[in-house]
Amino acid sequence: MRIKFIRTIYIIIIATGFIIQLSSCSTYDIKTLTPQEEVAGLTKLNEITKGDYTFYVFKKDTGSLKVGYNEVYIQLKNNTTGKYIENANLSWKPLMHMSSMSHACPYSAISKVDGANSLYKGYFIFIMASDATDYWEVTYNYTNGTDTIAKVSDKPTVKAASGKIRYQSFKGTDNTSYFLALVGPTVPKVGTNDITAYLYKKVDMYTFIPVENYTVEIDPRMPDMDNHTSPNNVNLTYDATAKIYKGKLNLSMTGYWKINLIVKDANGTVLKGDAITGTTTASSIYFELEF
Ligand SMILES: [Cu+2]
Repeated sequence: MRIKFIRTIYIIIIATGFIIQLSSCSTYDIKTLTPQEEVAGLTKLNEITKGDYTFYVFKKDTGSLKVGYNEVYIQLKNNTTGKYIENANLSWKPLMHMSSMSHACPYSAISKVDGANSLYKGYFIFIMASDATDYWEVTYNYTNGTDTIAKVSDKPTVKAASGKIRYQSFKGTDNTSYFLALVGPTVPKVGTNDITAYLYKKVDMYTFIPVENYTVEIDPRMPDMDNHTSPNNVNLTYDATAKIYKGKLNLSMTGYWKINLIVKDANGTVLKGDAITGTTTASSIYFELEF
């Protein structure tokens, strides 16, 4: 009798716990993130107000914008209603003003972040650092059809890349200027990593376009350990849906890795880079990872 009573109480406690968990779970699922919650973990770079609108500019990691790949996020608020615009048609344009000339850099369009209400994202691949006389200007544009509703600009600091190399610019054997930026892995792990990169070419000072159907061959090596490599790597090829180069990078142990690169065009012609063979221990273009 007593055992049965205890067992009943026990079942009630378990069941209650289960129901509470179930209800809190479903509450969480239908909860809409506030604009403030959507930018949690991002670093605010600037907020620029013009007329009724404020543009909020964020980046993914801490610190300044830098030469190479930068993931940038935008929110746009209507200051009259206090509401964030959820279906804005946004565009941007980077331009570097230098003493004797000006030029742009590779950059993406702006798109809504998946599942977000107020947050938009895109990227810049800055090709030069700013300084006292040469500066970047980014213009942000909110349009409706052909009408400009709000247009603002800022002059962000762009620092030289520091630390491990994740960006390469080079002149190809076809005499074209290329810009290759590592996107991931951001946190490498032992074993197979997804490796992703953007590859752009310069058409003129103001026009940089992504190149498709090239190959970025990878040969990861540990220079501090007899330059050994790792098995089962997959070269990067263009994913037309995601519009990015994707491959598989096998980092068989922790430490310093040099990811030697060879970029080939759609015909398989080498544009830049060297095979690791004989006395050649590194390619002229590479990325670095250490973990
Ligand atoms: Cu410049």
